[in-house]
This record gives sequence, structure tokens and C-alpha cells, in this order.
Amino acid sequence: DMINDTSVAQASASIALASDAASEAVFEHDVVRNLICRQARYPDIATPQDWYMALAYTVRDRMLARWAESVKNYALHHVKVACYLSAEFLIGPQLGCNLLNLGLEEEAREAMDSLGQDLDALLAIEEEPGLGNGGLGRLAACYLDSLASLEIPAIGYGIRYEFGIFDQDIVDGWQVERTDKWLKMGTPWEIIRPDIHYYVSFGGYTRMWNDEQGRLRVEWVPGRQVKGVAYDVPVQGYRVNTCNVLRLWKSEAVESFDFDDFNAGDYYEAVEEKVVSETLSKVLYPNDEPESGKRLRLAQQYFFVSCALQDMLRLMEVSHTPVERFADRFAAQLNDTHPSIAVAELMRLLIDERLLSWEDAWSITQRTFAYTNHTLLPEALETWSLPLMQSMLPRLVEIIFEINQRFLDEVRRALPGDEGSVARMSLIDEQGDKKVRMAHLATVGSHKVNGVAALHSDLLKQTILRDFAAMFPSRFLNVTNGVTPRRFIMQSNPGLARLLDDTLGEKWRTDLTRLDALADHADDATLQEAWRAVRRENKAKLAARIGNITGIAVPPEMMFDIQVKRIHEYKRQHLNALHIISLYQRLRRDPTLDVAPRCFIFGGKAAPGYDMAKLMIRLISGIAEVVNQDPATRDRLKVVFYPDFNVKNGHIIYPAADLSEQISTAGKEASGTGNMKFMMNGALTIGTLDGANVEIREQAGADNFFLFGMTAQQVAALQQSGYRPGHYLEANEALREALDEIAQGRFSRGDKAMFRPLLDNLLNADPFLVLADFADYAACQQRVSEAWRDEKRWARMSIINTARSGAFSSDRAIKEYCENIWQTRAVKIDLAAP
Ligand code: Z16
Repeated sequence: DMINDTSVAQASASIALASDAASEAVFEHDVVRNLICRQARYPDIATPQDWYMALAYTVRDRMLARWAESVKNYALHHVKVACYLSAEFLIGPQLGCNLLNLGLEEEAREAMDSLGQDLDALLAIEEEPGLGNGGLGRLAACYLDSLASLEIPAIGYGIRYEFGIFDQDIVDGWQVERTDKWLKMGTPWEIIRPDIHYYVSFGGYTRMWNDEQGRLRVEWVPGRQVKGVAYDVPVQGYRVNTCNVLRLWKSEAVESFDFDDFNAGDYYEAVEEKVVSETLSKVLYPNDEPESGKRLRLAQQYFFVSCALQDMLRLMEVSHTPVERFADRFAAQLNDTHPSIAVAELMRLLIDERLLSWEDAWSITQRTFAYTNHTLLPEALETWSLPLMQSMLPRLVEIIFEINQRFLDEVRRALPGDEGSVARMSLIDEQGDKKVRMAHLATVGSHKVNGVAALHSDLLKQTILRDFAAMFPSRFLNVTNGVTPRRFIMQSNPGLARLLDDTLGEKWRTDLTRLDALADHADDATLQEAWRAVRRENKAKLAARIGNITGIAVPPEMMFDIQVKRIHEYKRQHLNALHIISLYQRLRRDPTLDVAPRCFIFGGKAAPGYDMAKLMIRLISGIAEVVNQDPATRDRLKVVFYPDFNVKNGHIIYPAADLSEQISTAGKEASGTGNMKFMMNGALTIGTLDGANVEIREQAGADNFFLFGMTAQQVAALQQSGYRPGHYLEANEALREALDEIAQGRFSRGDKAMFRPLLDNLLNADPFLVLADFADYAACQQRVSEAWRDEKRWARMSIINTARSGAFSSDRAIKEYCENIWQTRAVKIDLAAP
């Protein structure tokens, strides 16, 4: 059982608290010790990378002591643990936020200083683990940060991709992908646990047999097995002792499986088996919507989910808890449908391996799982071809059929004779090639289903899950997304954080709603001056970085108008681009035109197979190329495509924005989270009534938000009645001119064919109503320009935006998940005094 020896507890506490006790000298000593004992380097010849590693290990040691205490407490007190199952965790660089959360930043800075090293230079070396595509993966990382900071026992379960999201280069204006080799220098942030591993089966067949007790049993005889090994990343809470874990699974070959090949001397076949097994966790799929029919993707999903559930069952065993109590000890959140095969896998583990009855297993399963939906776009709803799933996961398909049969019986009892509802709600889409509908599996197997913003949750109930919402109204709820203020204010905008401390005291740091008090000072001239100074410095930093990377000189006095997010038609970067062209044309025509000097900054990756998105990047680059060098406009208009937008680059971009572009077609962006990061940092938003923009506007007040565009209802109505983009073109000369200049090859070095697919799409189909919203967007941008001229008014609006951003802390979101879905509570971790 638990070793509770006081000397062990004291040793642990003294490791954790070493810095508190003897401060900087001990810290410095530990860095040097790690440099020698971990990097095998002595200071005179150590490279910056060596110093980075030595520092990272020094910080890690302090977290691991807290981690051990946290785990011990969770086991000792049999607490309920929140498990966040996600195919993506976009955690970003670790050193800076761990220093911040441990409160060690100043100490580290001084220690490194005395060792002749600049902390900021070392922070800049870190390769971020890009284990996610965008919003969904970053959300999972923010939630882990909040869970630890709120002292909630939690585990994140995911995949340790060897290659994360690709690095983006821009070559001749086009996106070029490079493999993300984030592990090439090793990473200090993972603990390999060779002893924590599980086997995952694929292929083969099932058979029935009678066991010694005469019970009918099902055996899955797999075609092959893969081993999953745990790689743990510690997740430190902010200024608390709680340190949770992100447990990522790496796939490995199962030795026993190639034994026969080895004996037969077929070395190559044995090695091939190993290679195939290891490809499972090799690379992240770089799409924000599913690619149909990708066997490897389904294998990845099942792989990590099975490892996670087996791990949870093992944790029950080591704490001597009967499996019947599973749902009292774990809440498991399904981050989109990517892990939704978990519903069937937990049933399999409980029935086939733990011998529970169907009814008991189903009760546990439904009480354990809850499902978060992140999109309504039909092309983004995950389905798997039934034959594919049958060949890879034969036992799981049997279980899915049984779940479906019992569920549809229930539907038929509730809605006698309504076979339309039965067909719509079935877990299997029977039209054409049969498919398993993963959102239906997740919904049926969960006790709660949530959308990620108020509007999105409403639309979810009115559209794709309508039948389910009618049948199980109490299952549905909203949890608006949030982002962590640790990373997105304190770490990335230290100037603002200091100003907030000076103005409000430090309470906002653990309760972001305290920012509200700032609104009382929004007109205070001294605060406004200090506010502007912070912003000026942030903008100068970004401008310098842009100069270094792109060679474009950006005057920091310009308004920084920024759109950073994945490139997608529904996010409408091309609407922004069309407005820039139109502005450019007006400026050329009338050089005295009185508009605010602006720098339009874009960033974001396009899925490698998404040609239209790649063309949108090329268009932005083409506009930049023309506009930036035109003597007629270059003092008043700049356009930048910032390459390789990722978490790390976000740190420098969000704090430098004056205007945040949130211009998706209403009803299409589930929530957005970049919108929240911009708002916290004092940017004003120009946006549609979409996703969390609606709530951002409610919080900021309509006067402090630039609203334009059709509502979700109007969008649906227009598309119902037959949308004709040509109608809007005829009515708007500026729009015609902008599109015409693209067609003439002005932004493609004379090539009139380059942007043809984009133009044809807008002129003939325009599925995201770019043309319909153009006029209102341009008019709204005019209002933005006018507001910018009044410095005091702008500063006031900026301050109010930060002041009202407290609701968008991920702490608020996590409290709602705990209260309304997980039923988990905080557990304080105390360290014994040394
Ligand atoms: C993703 O990042 C999102 C949805 C999705 O289906 C797949 C991926 Cl990879 C995003 C939403 O588009 C965004 O609106 C939302 O804020 C984010 O998920 C987190 O909920």
C-alpha cells in the first residue's frame, strides 16, 4: 500500500520547495548540476541548447515532486478524476509557463544571468510540441492548465505524435509544408513509463464459446496487436501544488508477435511488422475536418482510446476499487467524436474482459462519458465506412450494432410508427455505402452533450442533433469555451499584467472576473497613457519580428488589424482580402483620402490537401507584394502574411493587435477562441454574430464591438431561398472592381489563370456568402477607421474589452464542466514542511 514514511514526505517536499528555502543560489546550483549530470557538459563549452535543457530539468524536478504528491493524494482519498480524451493537445512551449506557474521566473532569470545566460534567449530556443491542428487542440491544453490551477484531479489522454502539425514556409507566396521534427533535440518535458503499457488489437475475427461457468463469452481473435507505451507530460497548476498529468501514448511493436518470423529467419518481415506498428503514433493528420476512409486515422483513434480506458481500469485496480464503481471514480470527456469509439471500447472491456452484464456495463458507460461537439459543418461530421470498421475492429462493430438495436427499440417505443426518426437517429447511415455515425454513437453513449458557445449549442439542438435533443432534452447543455489567462496574458503580455497589478492589485490573476473593476478607470487619462505605452511596446516588438522574418517594414503607429487562425473558406480570409483590395483602389484614386493607416496581418495554416485555402494564402501574399511597394499607398497600407502561425508566434501576435478579425459566416464558427485571446489583450473586435462573438459583444457592450453581417437565421433563409452571388455583384461597384483586378492578374504577376478557381467559386456558388456580406463589412471597416482617429475613445474601448473578458477564462469553463457534467471537486495538495 501507500508508503507514508515521514522522511519520504519530507524529502519530496524539500525537492519541491528547494527554491523557496534557499532561493537563487540553490536554483543556480541545480542548473549547473543538471548541465553536468544530464547534458554531460561543463559550462565553458555548453551551447544555448545545453543551458536550455539544464534549466528545463531544474524546473521539471520541482514539478515532479509536486506531481508525486498529487498522485499520492488522489489515490489515498479515492477522489473522482476528470479524464479529458482528445486526439489533440496543442500545449505550446512549456518552459515559460512552468516557470510562471511555479512562481520561479525572476529566480530563474537571475540564476541564468549569473551563469551568463539570457533567459529570453533560452525560452526562444524551445520547439513547441505541435500536437494539434488549431482551436480544438489548443482548447484541450487550456483546459488542462485550468484543471491543475483549480486543483481538480485530472488526466489528459492523447497521442504522442512523433511529427506534429507541419511547419509552414511561404515560398513565392505559396504555402510549403515541412515536417515538424519537434523531437530532434529531445524533449525534457516527458517522462517515459515503459512499465505502463497496454496491448491494442486490430483485425481478425470474433468467436463465441462457453466458459467453465457455462457463460456465453465472445472472444476477439485479433489479426495483430500493437503496444501502447505511456509518455507523461507534467501539467503544473498556477501557484498551487497540484501537478496533473497529460498521458500520451506511443505505439510500439509487440515483440511476441514477430517471434515466429524470427525463428523462421525472416528478419525483414519481423522488422516490417515493427515499422507498421510504430506508424500508428507517427504523424498528426493535419486537417481540421476528417479525411474520409483513412484507415490509419481510425487506428490512431482506437489505439489511444483503448490505452486510456485500460489505464483507467488499472488505476481502479491499484486503488482496490471494484469495477462497478468506475463512473464514481472517473468522468471521461470526449473532445469531439475523435475518441468516440471509447463508448464501444468501454463496453467491450467491461463485458468481454470484466464479465459485467450488458445493462450494468451500459449504465457505467453512459454515466462515465460526456461529449463535446465542435462543429456543425456537415463535411466535418465524422463517419466511418462500416466495412472498413468491420475489418479493423470486428468486435467493436458487434457492440455498436447491439447498442444501436437497443437504442432504436427505445426510439420506436417513444415514437411508434415513426420510421423516419428511426432512420435519422440510427448509429448507422444506411443510405448508399453504410457508415457509422460517430456523433450519434457519442450522443447515445453519453449523459451530457455540449456545444462550445451559446449560439452553437442552440443550433446543435435545432440541426444535427435535433431528434436527440427532442428525445433527451436534459442531456444537452452549453459550455462556452475559454482560454487560459496564464499563457495568454501573464506569459505573453507581461507589460499588461504589470499594469493590471498596479491598477487593480493581483487578485485578477486567480479570478479573471476581477478585471471588471478596470472599466471604472476606462476614461482615466493616466491609465490610458500607461495602456497605450504597453500596447506601443508590444506592437514595436511584433513589427521588429515581422521585419526580421518577412523583410516588410511596418510602422508601429499604424493600426494593427489581425486575422490569425486556420485558413478556411468559412472563416472568410478572402472577405478581408477583398476589402483590402478595395481600400487600396480607393487610396490610389484619391491620395488625400482620410483613412487610418493600417497594417493588415494574416497568419494560419491551410490543410495540405485544401487547394482553395492554399490559393487564399497566395492571394494574400500577392496583395502584400503589390501594396507594400506601391509608393502611392505604402505609408498608409501594409499587408503581411506571417508564416508558420502556431502557439509560440501567437504569444507575440495577440498582445500587439488593435483590431481582431472574427468574420466567419454566421452559424459556421462553433465558438472561436482566438477571439477571446485578442479581447483579453485589449483588441477590439470586428465580427459577425457567430460563435462566441455573440457573447463577447454582450460582455463588451454593443458600443465596444464592431458588428456587421447577416445573422445565422438570415444566412439560412437566404440559402433556402436560393442565393445568387451575382445579385450582390451587380449592386456593388467596389466589389466588381476588386474582383476584376484579381482577374486581371494584378496580384499574380500578370497570371490571369491563377485565381480563376477562387473567382469562379465566389461568382457562381459563394457557399459562405462573402459577396452578400461585403458591403456591410466595408461600411463597418469605415466605422473602425473613424473610431481609430479618436485616440481617447479607442483607448477607452480597448480597456473595456480587457475589463469584460473575465468570462472567457478557461477557469470559468472548467468550473462549469465540473459542476454541470463531471461532478468533480478540488483536492488541495499540501507539501510537508522540510
Ligand atoms: C477544430 O479546431 C474545431 C472544430 C473541429 O470540428 C475540428 C477542429 Cl480541429 C474548432 C472550431 O472550429 C472552433 O470554432 C472552436 O472554437 C474550437 O474547435 C474549440 O471548440
